[in-house]
Amino acid sequence: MRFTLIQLIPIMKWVLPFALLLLTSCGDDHDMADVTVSFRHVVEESPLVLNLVDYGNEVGESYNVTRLEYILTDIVLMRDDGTSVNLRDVFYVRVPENETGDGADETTRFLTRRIPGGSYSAVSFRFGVPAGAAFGDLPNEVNLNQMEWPVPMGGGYHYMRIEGLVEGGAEPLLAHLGPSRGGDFSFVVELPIDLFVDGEQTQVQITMDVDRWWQPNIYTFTGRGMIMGNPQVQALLSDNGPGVFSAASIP
Ligand SMILES: [Cu+2]
Repeated sequence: MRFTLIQLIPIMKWVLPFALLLLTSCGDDHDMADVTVSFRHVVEESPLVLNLVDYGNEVGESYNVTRLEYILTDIVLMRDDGTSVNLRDVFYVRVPENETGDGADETTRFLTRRIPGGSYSAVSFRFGVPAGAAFGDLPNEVNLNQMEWPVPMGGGYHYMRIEGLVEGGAEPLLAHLGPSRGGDFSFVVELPIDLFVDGEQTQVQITMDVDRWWQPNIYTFTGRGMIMGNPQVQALLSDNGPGVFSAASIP
């Protein structure tokens, strides 16, 4: 049986509205875009420079930073209505030797493809690894594996290592955060942003101000030594942690 064009018209009258509805309901697809998340590290607004620059804390001790690395988990974009879009389950950040602050290194940026269009009001993540995670729970990658937290100290993963030298080398700075004695010192950070995804590739920039790890709860360096077995100090740094981060969307 064959339809003539005239015979098809009544059918089209019914079919067309549904076809249009289908097209428009896919509108989000056209607004989808790749979102880059980049990490920058500063000390009081200036890009962190490893090794070469001495910084001061609130009580006038000087320190430099020779190593800064950390793990974030459950990185999501949040909408006003409370729904969220997953960006990355785990990301390992390490400040490269030649940090320029633009987050161009593979350990300071990642790309998530096809984020649904619309507006997002916050980026959220857990600093560190969820409580109870054992070593091996994260993907088997060199960068993550070298973050192992010793089993006698609770097991799992370091959340972060900040290392450096205090007072020009008088003693080491060893701020290692992790599940000290099996405790949970990870924390969730929710940072307001003003991000509109509408088909154009866009970027969310997360900034860590290293200096803020040492305040408002004052963390002094002299005589501190290794803190991995000290839950009180872990709690102090964990308390300061949310104030360390900020975020902005960049076109
Ligand atoms: Cu350690």
